[in-house]
Amino acid sequence: MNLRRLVTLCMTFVLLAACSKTIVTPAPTVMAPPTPTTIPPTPTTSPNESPAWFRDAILYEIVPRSFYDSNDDGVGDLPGITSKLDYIQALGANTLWLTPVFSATSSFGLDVIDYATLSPGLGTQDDLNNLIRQAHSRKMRVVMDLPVAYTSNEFAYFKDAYNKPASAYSDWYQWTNTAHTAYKSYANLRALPLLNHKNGSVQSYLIQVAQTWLSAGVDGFRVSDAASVPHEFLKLFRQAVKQANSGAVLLGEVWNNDPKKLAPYFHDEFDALFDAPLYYTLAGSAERNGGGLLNGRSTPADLDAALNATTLYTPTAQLIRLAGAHNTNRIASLVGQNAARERMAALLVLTLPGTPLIYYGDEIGMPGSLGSGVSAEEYRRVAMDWTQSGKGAGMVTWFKDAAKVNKPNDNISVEEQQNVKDSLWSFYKMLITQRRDHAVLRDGSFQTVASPCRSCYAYLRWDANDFYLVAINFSDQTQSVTLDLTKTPRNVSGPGEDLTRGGTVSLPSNGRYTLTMEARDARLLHWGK
Ligand SMILES: [Ca+2]
Ligand SMILES: [Ca+2]
Repeated sequence: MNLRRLVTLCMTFVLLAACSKTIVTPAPTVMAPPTPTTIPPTPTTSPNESPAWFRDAILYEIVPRSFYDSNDDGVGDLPGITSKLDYIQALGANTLWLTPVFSATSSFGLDVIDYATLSPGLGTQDDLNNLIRQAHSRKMRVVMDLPVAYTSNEFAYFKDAYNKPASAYSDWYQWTNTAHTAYKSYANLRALPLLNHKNGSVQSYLIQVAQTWLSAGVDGFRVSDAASVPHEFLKLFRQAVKQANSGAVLLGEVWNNDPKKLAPYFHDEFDALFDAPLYYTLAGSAERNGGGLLNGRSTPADLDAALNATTLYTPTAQLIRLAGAHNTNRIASLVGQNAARERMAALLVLTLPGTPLIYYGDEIGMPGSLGSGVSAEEYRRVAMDWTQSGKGAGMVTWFKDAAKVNKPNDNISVEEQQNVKDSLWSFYKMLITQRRDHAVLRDGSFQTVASPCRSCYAYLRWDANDFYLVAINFSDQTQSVTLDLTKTPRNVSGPGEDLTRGGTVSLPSNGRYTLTMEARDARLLHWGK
């Protein structure tokens, strides 16, 4: 071997040795170039305050695999969502929340394998860019799920670090034995190892993921299971996200019934939190789902307590009001498909102060509750029911028990309800239109109204232009309700619109208004200037 060859070989060896110490990542794939948005970012007025656009947001949560199938392979996809933006716009929602779209192990996708690629079947990066572009051109926003608490145990860095303390990624996870084969995980699920957020590399990686998707035009993120992420990291994460785009929102999922547990997350962490205490009041506890106010099984005083919890939060705290989502039984199932009780839920969610959340399909009363076995959760995420026949264009078929849920000719489909007078869809549409056209329902004052009826709840929304009275009878009996309006800050009398029944109602000048409410009645009355 001549000297030159020996030197070359040695150098190769040295280089290899050096390389093995640098990051030879089983690297996440390269992102497509970012697509500029058509909406300029909205500056925040204070570091804690949510962007102005979010105060007008009506969230529409979509499970992409279950919404609309554009290429007839049985799986809902991103082009499918783009093709149904007209539908969402017709309903009136203006902010899409997409549940996880990244490559993942499970069908729902919180267990991310690669934060840079989309789950096969959902579409390409171009498809996502197009969805964002099309949404923005309609002045709609797109919020994505971004799980930062954990990765999949199939995530490349986890696989590299498992059973290998010398791995460059050892410090990315929270090992509980020296061999690095036991670790802390979310809800003790081996598939969801918790990240070590104290590690600077983990911090900068997650921030980089967020920045990359923001530069692709996404308007913000929902962070699932935020209670499993240290506050220090959430504050850092917020700073980085707001620096990249001050108009981006961060929505936090802290699924806890206790407002005191939620309060800290409003401090420089999230723009808004899902109002779990309100959800539990309406729906009942997770163990006894159905035992809540929507079924007349708790009292309006509980609703007062849930709403008054806001006093524990920062003054700028935004709450996302919901009566159901991807991880709960659907509203229709919760109330035994009682149409009047479904309307109560819609009325509350869309007229209480805060940001309303509509889970896809709830606007047509789709049922869905926890099943059994490995696909238990998927019964809550079945195919959007587009057609009267339950078949045809766009219908998603990947869920094998779909036929049990998407029944034909049951009056639960977009085709049977959209633009049909008196349908649940039209009720949602009416509420959303009121909210869109009258700022008072977005950020007007709120005040409950005293009434002797123990199963009723009534409140006012008012500003200089409008005055709304919401009254709900949660019981199965007719109630005659006398509402004391003498203490309202605005003197309202005379005829107003009865938006739920049609026609007009008239308020007496003495401020005591008697309303006859049928069983399960949910009323919205409006007085203009
Ligand atoms: Ca498809
Ligand atoms: Ca149907």
